[in-house]
Amino acid sequence: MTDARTPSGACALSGTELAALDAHWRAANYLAVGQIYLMANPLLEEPLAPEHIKPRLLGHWGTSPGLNLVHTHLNRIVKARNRPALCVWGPGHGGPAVLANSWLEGSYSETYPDVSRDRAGMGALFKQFSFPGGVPSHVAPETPGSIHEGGELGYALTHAYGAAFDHPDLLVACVIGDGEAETGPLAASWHSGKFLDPVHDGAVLPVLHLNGYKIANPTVLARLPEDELDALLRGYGHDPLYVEGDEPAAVHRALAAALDLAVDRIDEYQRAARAEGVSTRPRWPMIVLRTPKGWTGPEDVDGLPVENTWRAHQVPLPGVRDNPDHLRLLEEWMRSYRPQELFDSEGRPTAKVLDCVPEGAARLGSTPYANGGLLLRDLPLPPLEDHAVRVDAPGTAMHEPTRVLGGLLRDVMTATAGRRNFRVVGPDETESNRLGALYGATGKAWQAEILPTDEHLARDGRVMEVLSEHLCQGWLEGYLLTGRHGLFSSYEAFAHIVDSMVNQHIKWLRTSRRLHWRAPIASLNYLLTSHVWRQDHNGFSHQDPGFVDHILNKSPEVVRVYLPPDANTLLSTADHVLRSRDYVNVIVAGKQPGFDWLTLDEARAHCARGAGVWEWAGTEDGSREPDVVLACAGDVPTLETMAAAGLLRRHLPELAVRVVNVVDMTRLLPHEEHPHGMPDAEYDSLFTRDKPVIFAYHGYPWLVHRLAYRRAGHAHLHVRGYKEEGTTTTPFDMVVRNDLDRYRLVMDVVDRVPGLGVRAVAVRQAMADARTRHHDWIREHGTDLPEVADWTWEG
Ligand SMILES: Cc1ncc(C[n+]2csc(CCOP(=O)(O)OP(=O)(O)O)c2C)c(N)n1
Ligand SMILES: [Mg+2]
Repeated sequence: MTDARTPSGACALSGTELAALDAHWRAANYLAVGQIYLMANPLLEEPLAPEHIKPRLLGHWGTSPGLNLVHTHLNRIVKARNRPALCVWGPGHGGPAVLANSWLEGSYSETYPDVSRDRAGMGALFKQFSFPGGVPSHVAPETPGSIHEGGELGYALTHAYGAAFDHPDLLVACVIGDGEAETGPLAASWHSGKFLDPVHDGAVLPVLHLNGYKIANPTVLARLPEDELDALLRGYGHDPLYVEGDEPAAVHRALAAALDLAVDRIDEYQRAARAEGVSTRPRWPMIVLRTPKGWTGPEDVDGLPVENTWRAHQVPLPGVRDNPDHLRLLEEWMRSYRPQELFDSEGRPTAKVLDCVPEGAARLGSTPYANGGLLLRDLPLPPLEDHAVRVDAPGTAMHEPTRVLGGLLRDVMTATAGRRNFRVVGPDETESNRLGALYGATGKAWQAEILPTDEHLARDGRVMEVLSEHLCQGWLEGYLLTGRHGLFSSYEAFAHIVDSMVNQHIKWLRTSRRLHWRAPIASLNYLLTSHVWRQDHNGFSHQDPGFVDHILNKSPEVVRVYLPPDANTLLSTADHVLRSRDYVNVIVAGKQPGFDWLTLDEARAHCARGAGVWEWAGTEDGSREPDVVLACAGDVPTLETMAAAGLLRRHLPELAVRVVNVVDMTRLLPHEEHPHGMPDAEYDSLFTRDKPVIFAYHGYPWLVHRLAYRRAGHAHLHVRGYKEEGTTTTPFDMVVRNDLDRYRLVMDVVDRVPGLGVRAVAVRQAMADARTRHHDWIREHGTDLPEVADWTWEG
């Protein structure tokens, strides 16, 4: 049955069109089943025998007929409307379906000529699926036309919106599984429509696929009463079109009608906004497709119902190789699609099957939008001299590093006003992260109501703020994967919310880099600036520097972590990451006023090295090896290290102290483990092989040990960092509580330089006393000791 709410007659498919669509759908279904089961005899030219069957049956049948149906009908609409389209396949575990369609339309064979569009190629297509040395069972980077890995569910719709932003001509269809719709990120994603500008952005057409089931359970949305589901989707701002049924011809008609209507409405909303300046937020159409899970597959297996139940999720006939009954059922099932009508004697799809398929780059598997590197243009970055802060002497003047960066980002926004290929995303803190200069060039995207008291909201804004780290991440991923640039600024602690999402993106990049046909895309850049040491308003809940640890577990060829200690090093780092490709870059940098240590030229050289000696800060004279190395990474640890170096200079002037600053954490890794890793000889000359190294690090200290454990001097490496001592307190108390403060660092030096403990007992005592003084002072005055708060580098 078709639902009464789908206007009948909106699309009158002719009998020929209907037959062609159905042929395409049957062909795709046949190919999906073939991929799951067969390693030989692809066209069933002989009766199926056990040796034709793969020894391990893997893959997901249940979702595949629905994906095939949607793909078939998207072909039709793309061809009829001559409009660029991309599809995000949320239930991408239905890899066989998307592969089948790509093979049918020819995209697959053009990308992988060995899998030709004929009998031999069909055999290869079948055998390679989920087979050692073959292709994954899910939609993956290897899949032509894809920007979305069919693995971890939840991100389909946010990716779809990311792809649509600033692509005004693009239609992004997005199939959402009813199981996926239960995830938090997907639930938040419905709100993306409030950020989609009908003038400058493309359209997203969600297709909610209510096949009723997940792996082992019914789905929430499929079991809601109709009016409740309708109210929910309308509440999200959509105008749902319903297509329901299990009789193919009726469903084809209804789906074609619904798609025609949806695209008509999208066209009209865009026309009104673009030609007439209509600024009311459109109630964008969406499609609710209710068809059986595992539709057209075996109805019953071993006496149990399968089609239209959760049992259809993966492989409905598990025993085909050994169970003649299952083998017979499989053959009947495959022959039910009438393959002899769909493929010619050479195994090529017939003209009727291909009738709905568009040409060339219009094909969903060939669209350049899904190979975004092809569309990528370099960012017009301003000269850093325009933004650098003047540094007459290190450690005297102060700047808020991110505010300085904000000026650079504003220039990038201004320079991309025409081409619109740069966005900044964040969960509600662009201004508080001191990046407010951006609003001199663009506003914050917003399509909902705007009140006179609001600031910087704009329908065409390219700063995007939404209180969902999942949406920020997903939008940006979709944006980057379709050929643009961006930056995600976030609280450091809450970046963990997207740990799992960034895992997936890193996997995507790792795999893509090995595919000759995928062009490099812009890197995903994080700016973590409300960091662990300066949560003055917040406290313990906001103190967690572990995102960096998470990132550094991942593929070394993809991940980069930078801790620029001041404004000019932040500028140089940002310039570098915004030019880079195919990486995930994490920059941790302060937004609070901090000392400027390096001139722009020095900053450039230091960042290029990634780690280096600050000669002016130490007391080496070059005549002998240093007695101790003070190393630091991160703005606050750098400050404490510099203060410790100053104390040592004053109290122990005969001590030869070397100060090393690390910007690029991966330099600490062995050269063989990471492309940025230092060769041992370089590491040894920087940190020495046998002198104590007191390393003040921004995050959890064990990370530095992990990175450096193979170095000759590791036994002498003593790392201070965050050890989960957090609360709402003064900035200096945070470092004292975690033993990262200047006084503790001096005590560490006294304790670790051989022979110094006895000679410098008075210095050690003075440092301990200073910590006690600090303890008492802050409890009385609520601020840090004047000697700390007013400290400057004396040189
Ligand atoms: C975040 C996440 N949790 C769990 C899974 C395991 N999983 C794979 S498929 C699936 C069911 C998906 O159901 P639905 O979205 O309705 O897709 P369909 O019915 O079309 O297969 C689940 C739970 C997953 N892939 N991702
Ligand atoms: Mg489902």
